[in-house]
Amino acid sequence: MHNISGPDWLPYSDYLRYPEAEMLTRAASFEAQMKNRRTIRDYEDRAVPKDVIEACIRTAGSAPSGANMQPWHFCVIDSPEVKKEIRVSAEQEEQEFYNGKAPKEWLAALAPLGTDANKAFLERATLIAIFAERFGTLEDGRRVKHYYVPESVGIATGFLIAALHYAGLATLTHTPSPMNFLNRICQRPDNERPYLLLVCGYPTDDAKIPAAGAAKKPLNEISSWL
Ligand code: IYR
Repeated sequence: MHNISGPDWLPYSDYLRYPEAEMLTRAASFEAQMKNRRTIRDYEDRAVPKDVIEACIRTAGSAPSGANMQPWHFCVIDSPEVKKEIRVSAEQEEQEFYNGKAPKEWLAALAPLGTDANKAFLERATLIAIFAERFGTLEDGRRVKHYYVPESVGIATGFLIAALHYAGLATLTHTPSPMNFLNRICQRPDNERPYLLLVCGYPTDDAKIPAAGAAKKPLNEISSWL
């Protein structure tokens, strides 16, 4: 039998209501902050403070998720040996991708962004391997169903990218395909699927960004009102 218990309700006393003018100032200031974010591939060989990463991961962990199951795991990789291992495996997959596996149309879409199989950044910055828990496991081994897993992990990842950017770190979302090697290297169990490899660190002084990346669709293309 299922043991179904209803909610304990609490007042939402942490809510902050702002006057409309202040709301607009806040929204505009956050927009300006976030607009400066760019995906960066040139990183300094410098460690990122652990407590900054931890605060940002806590922010990610505050994201909404299906039935509040929080179906995510963030594995932070600082060790040069482990980073090297990840780079070798990722570059192996990427070599295949760029030299034959990828359809022409896909390569054409990536051309303006200048991506290639060289993933030197995997050794220079701090890596956060993000895993999606397909299901949970209780201590006695029983499975707990998770809901809306890709959506939940995607939202948490968005929170993480925003938090790292806000803290003053640059990021790059990397998705070697396939990336099952991350389970082995990060020692994660089989119920977890690698979702994304987030590179984070300090851009070098001469870091370059592709001009094409700045071209964001205008509001009227990405939204509509009824
Ligand atoms: N995973 C490859 C290819 C790649 C694919 C997309 I879609 C991008 O936006 C960027 C890269 C790589 O990391 O190079």
